[in-house]
Amino acid sequence: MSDRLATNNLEAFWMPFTANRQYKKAPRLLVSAEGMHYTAADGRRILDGTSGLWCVNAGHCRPKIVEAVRKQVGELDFAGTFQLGHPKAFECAAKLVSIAPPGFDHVFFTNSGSESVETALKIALAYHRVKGNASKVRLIGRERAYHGVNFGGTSVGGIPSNRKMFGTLVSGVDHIRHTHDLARNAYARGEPEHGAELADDLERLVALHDASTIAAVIVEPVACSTGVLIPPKGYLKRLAAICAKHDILLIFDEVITAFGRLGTPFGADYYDVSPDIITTAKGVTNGTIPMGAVFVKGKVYDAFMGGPDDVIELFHGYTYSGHPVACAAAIATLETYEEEGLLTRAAELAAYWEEGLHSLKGLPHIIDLRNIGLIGAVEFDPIPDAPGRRAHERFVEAFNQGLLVRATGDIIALSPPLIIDKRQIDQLFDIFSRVLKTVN
Ligand code: PXG
Repeated sequence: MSDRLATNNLEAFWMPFTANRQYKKAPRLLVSAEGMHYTAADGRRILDGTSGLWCVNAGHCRPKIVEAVRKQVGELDFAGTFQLGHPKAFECAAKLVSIAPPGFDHVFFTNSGSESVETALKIALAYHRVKGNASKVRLIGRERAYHGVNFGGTSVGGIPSNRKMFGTLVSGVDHIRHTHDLARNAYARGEPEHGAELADDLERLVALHDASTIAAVIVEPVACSTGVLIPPKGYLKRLAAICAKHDILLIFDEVITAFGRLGTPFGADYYDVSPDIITTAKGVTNGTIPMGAVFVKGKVYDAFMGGPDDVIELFHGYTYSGHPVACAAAIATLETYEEEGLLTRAAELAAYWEEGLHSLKGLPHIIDLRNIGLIGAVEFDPIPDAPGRRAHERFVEAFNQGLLVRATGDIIALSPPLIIDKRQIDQLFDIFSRVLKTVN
């Protein structure tokens, strides 16, 4: 398709999470990708500072994954998994549990992070019911959280603009406070020092609602979409202890933190906290084919397995749960991660990455820099009455200068593919500091 044709036909696509009219006046089009780079429609190479949307952890168009998808789609394009199966789904699940944190020995397949979250919330509710605790029905999220866009995830989510247009959402949901505290933690390197006590906010909700009514708490180990809020030292352990005390299931939403982003296979490994359920998506197939995977502990799975064997244990699932092509992509992705040591590579690069990020300190309008694993965030002081504009302008200018970053509110998030090398880290921060000096 010629550039002219492409740019003249933008109207039909109602783009997600996009200012459609603004975008369509000045579109940014990506036409191909390889390794660390995209190629834009005008032929420029763009360094991918965001792993697509936090998903392309092994870099773009990796031959092994591409080949596995090609082969699978020609061999078994589709087979359902309701009262039926195909070998790749079982192989994929077994491979996934082999890299999961201890105790996570079962996987439920979905097609996205949003579906993984819905699945986890429904499993949590059903779990308490099958255990005979049918009064445990409340779901607790956290302010500023992002858990996708379906009704359950929107309800436990805590980003006001994602919620306010959509009515009263799911009932029986409450939220603990977020952990962002620039007054005490600005320019923290790695985990911030202050704020473990914010986990005790869960005790406030237990006192209000009573533990006998609470099914689960869901948190992102690092809240990335909202602008990279890194948990204070000790916070997640304290939250897990409160959950255990009150028989509340702890769900880690690891749609971003799973598959090596922090330098360990999962965020649960990094923080040495053992939740009950882990939601994933994105990196499970390196972004190649849509897929999500919900990991559950034996204790959760086994609770469903007590009735007669000919009764369906969980009335839940998607047409494409365990889709053969997605499974083939996931297996090839996991092999690529293993062969190249990518699930722990961020740990080797984290110190270098941290130095690069914090070298931006002092550039115009920056009020915070924070990092963990191969994640970085730059927070700007907002333009009065124009929230988000400061970061958006820098995102556009970065794209023009050959770097893809992600803007959310007045924060720019950085999360390159885990194959990035030191020279490319230098290049990324060189371009970005130039951008920050160019835009006023
Ligand atoms: N949970 C978490 C923690 C996420 O980060 C979802 C659920 C939903 O996943 P799906 O696959 O349904 O989109 C996400 C998605 C950003 C950005 O700019 C982040 C996400 C999606 C798009 C953009 O930070 N996270």
